Amino acid sequence: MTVDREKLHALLMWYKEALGDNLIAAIIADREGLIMDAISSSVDKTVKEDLVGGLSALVEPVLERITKEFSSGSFGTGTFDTDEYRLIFSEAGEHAVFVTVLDGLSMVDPILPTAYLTAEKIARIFDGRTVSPVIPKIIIEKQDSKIVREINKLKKIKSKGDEYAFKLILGGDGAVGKTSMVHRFVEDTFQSDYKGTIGVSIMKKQCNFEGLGTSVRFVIWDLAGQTQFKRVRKSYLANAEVGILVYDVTRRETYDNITDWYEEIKKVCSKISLILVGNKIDLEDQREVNMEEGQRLADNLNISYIETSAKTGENINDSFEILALKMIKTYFTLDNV
Ligand code: G3D
Ligand code: MG
Repeated sequence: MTVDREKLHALLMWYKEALGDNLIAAIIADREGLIMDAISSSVDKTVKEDLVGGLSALVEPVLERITKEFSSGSFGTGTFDTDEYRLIFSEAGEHAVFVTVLDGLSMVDPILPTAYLTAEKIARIFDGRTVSPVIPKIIIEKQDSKIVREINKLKKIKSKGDEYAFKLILGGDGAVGKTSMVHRFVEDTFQSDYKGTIGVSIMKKQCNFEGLGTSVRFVIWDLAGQTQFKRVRKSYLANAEVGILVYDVTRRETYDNITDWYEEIKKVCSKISLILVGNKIDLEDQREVNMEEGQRLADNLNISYIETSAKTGENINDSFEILALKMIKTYFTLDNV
């Protein structure tokens, strides 16, 4: 089996970037506990090597337990606390386990969606599928559960996401690519000509997270081309739980209008979970808004940011998956597995 090691490493670098100070180290190991790649927060090379060496000694016995106890089925994700650290073990497909090492004082829950997304990507790299190494910051607005710290207990995390379908809406100026994004995600095809009837088209799509053993269902509401947002706003936005704010990176005015869209939507749905998307990155030579500006706006609004192309499909699935992971709110643990 040949694995794209460069991509694995790029992914780890993005993971470190996304987690910031919380992260002590991240390790990709195979099922035998052999370390395939690792990064640590330390910049000092010797400290780094010692840390990773020490951590592998720590990780090995837990991995052994996981492998032994879950040889028949899938493990999913689990946590393990030591005196010094908090560890998250995430199954990353058949061949690998992704280990996140956090400081002992860190909270595990806000990290989980990012760890899941990364584990899914590692699984895809091992399978030789195309995957973008970009790991956006996943911002969790509210926390329903808390995984308490208990030394030396291996806990399996079960997540609930599939009992319910979430209403998803889109905001952003005309022609930024909202409909194209939805069609890409729902059918994985790109069409340049959509002629919807007046009103809203409703599409359903399920996001499956194999490593998590769960899925999230979306009911996506998309305004047809001629529909005036102002006229249908109330019924369109009513009870929406997740939303995507889209602008076109080649047209600055669509970026400038995002704050208005944000406020308009928040007025009706104060609890909605949003993500900001800069679309049409395939048109790099026509770009008017750079990535830093997109990230800055998202930071100001306290939401996640990702750049996409509905034309090539780049990061389209990721943007919906980030929203899905944010919706998996109720984690509960089973002790002593
Ligand atoms: P909207 O739903 O936000 O109004 P649409 O936007 O999805 O209808 O897209 C508007 C136009 O932008 C369409 O072109 C569509 O093909 C194009 N488009 C959407 N996403 C992308 C992208 O990522 N890259 C490029 N290059 N074009 C994109 P037409 O010509 O059909 O109006
Ligand atoms: Mg549209």
